Amino acid sequence: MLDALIWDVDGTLAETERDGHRLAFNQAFTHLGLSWQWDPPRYGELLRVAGGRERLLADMDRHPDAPTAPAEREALARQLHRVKNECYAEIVRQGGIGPRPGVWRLLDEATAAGVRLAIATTTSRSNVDALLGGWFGPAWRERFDVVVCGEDVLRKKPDPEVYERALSALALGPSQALAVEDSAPGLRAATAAGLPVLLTPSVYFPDVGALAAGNPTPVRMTEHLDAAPAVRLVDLQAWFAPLGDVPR
Ligand code: XBP
Ligand code: MG
Repeated sequence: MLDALIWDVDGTLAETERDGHRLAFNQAFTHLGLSWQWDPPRYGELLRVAGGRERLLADMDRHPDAPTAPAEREALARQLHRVKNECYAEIVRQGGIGPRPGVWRLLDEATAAGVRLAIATTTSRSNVDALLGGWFGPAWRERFDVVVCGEDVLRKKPDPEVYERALSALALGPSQALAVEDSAPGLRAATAAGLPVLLTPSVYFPDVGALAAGNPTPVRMTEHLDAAPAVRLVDLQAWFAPLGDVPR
């Protein structure tokens, strides 16, 4: 039986990388007097690195004006990341990022049917709070039984830790829940935790479907949740039912 839907945030609930994070990183560079800017192709490459602070560090070799001492690099990455998350929250506050098609319907259908909701993301908690607080108000947290964020894990996606922690907090095994993901690192993380995946590629991961073939756990792919045939909870439950019997 499908007991829970475990949702990724960035790229899955909303196109936050395109409409929020990239813009906010660029605003942070400007705020700190740096001429660095990430255009969409470069940001797409950098999304291979999970975690905004880690992404900033990974890019520093390309910038001659970046500090060379590791401690100074780390300090700059932390400062940029803090400012970036403030800029992201402001973009969200201005109503800049709505849900991807069909997301609200599936959340509502799950709640109405008693299927528990959880979040497993490697973004910062403040970003989840800004996005979902903007959509649902301050009580958004009551809609989700479990929320695991970047600060809660030692290893970010594609490591399975975030999904393993979500399952453990839900007191469920991987045969009782479904992950909803958009990206290659996310698919790998959910799969490594033994979870079947509902995959909705986001703008930065248009080819992630190629990884679905040969995936060790079942993957159901859809362009987005409203694409014909729209993904409804009853269909997901019917798809999931025989999978639950397979030990993983
Ligand atoms: C999300 C991330 C995050 C966001 C930015 O990946 O990797 O780093 O890009 O957020 P996923 P932070 O959707 O697979 O969880 O700057 O807070 O890290
Ligand atoms: Mg994602």
